[in-house]
Amino acid sequence: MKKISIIGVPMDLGQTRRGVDMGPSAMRYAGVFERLERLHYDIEDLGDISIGRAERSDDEGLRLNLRNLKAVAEANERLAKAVDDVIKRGRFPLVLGGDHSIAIGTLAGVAKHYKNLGVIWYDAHGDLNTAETSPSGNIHGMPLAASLGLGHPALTNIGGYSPKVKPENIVLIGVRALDEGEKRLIREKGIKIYTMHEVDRLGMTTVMEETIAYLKGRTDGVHLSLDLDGLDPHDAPGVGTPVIGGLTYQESHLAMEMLAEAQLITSAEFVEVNPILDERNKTASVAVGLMGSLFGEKLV
Ligand code: B3U
Ligand code: MN
Ligand code: MN
Repeated sequence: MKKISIIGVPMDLGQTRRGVDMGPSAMRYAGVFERLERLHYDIEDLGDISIGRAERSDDEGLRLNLRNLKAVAEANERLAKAVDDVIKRGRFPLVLGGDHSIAIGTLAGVAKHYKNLGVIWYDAHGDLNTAETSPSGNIHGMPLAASLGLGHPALTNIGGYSPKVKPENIVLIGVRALDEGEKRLIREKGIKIYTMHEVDRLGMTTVMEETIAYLKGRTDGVHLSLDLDGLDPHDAPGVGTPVIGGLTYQESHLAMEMLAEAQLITSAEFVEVNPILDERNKTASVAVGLMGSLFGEKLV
């Protein structure tokens, strides 16, 4: 039986909209624990990782185009350690965000346990910026680059090693907003990507069949990093940077169900739920529903 450990990460320093730090609470309130318990998992909630303060004196971070660098890096070190401990205890880490900068710490805790970790990045964005290419200086737009070993050492060396993941072991799904530097990186590294164009053209069934076949052959574990803004804002309005034309609720459930069937995923995180921007906790409820599907919930 799968043993699941929930880790909350109330991080909002990787971007500038307040409220995403309440994401873990919102998903707990939406019943994540009960939902997975009903599926007969051995489940524990480890509570939240502590997040430091945004220091006005973090001029260094701002000067580097890396907002709140110090506090983001420190929290990610703590998260990496917590995730590492969970895996060492033979359990499945389920990380609840918080903005997407926390993927740096999650992956730092996960990747050391695998020779060839695969990553599914379910997101409207590529999160492949570095300080040099970022239009915003927001670290939540950088975690995938950092995990590839690109960017400031304070981010790439979380957990004391780098890189965490190889470009050929990554699959991006749902992307529809990329900065120029990110496009260049995707081309240069040959990163596998299903933008909304491919999803519309092929359908989610084919996208997931191809993704699963691709990763099954080349990886020994797969991390799912699911940004709720990958979904269309109609279905997930409570996110900081909504982008129209996204993945539907139905497509997203299908994707999770196919991952459950394939028994591919070995760790997961659900990020960018912002209850302040949400409509009656809809986005947190959608996130928890997707977790249900990912962990094998059936309609009948
Ligand atoms: N690519 C832009 C916008 C962005 C990235 N991730 C989110 N928004 N959620 C950036 O700031 O790097
Ligand atoms: Mn993201
Ligand atoms: Mn995003």
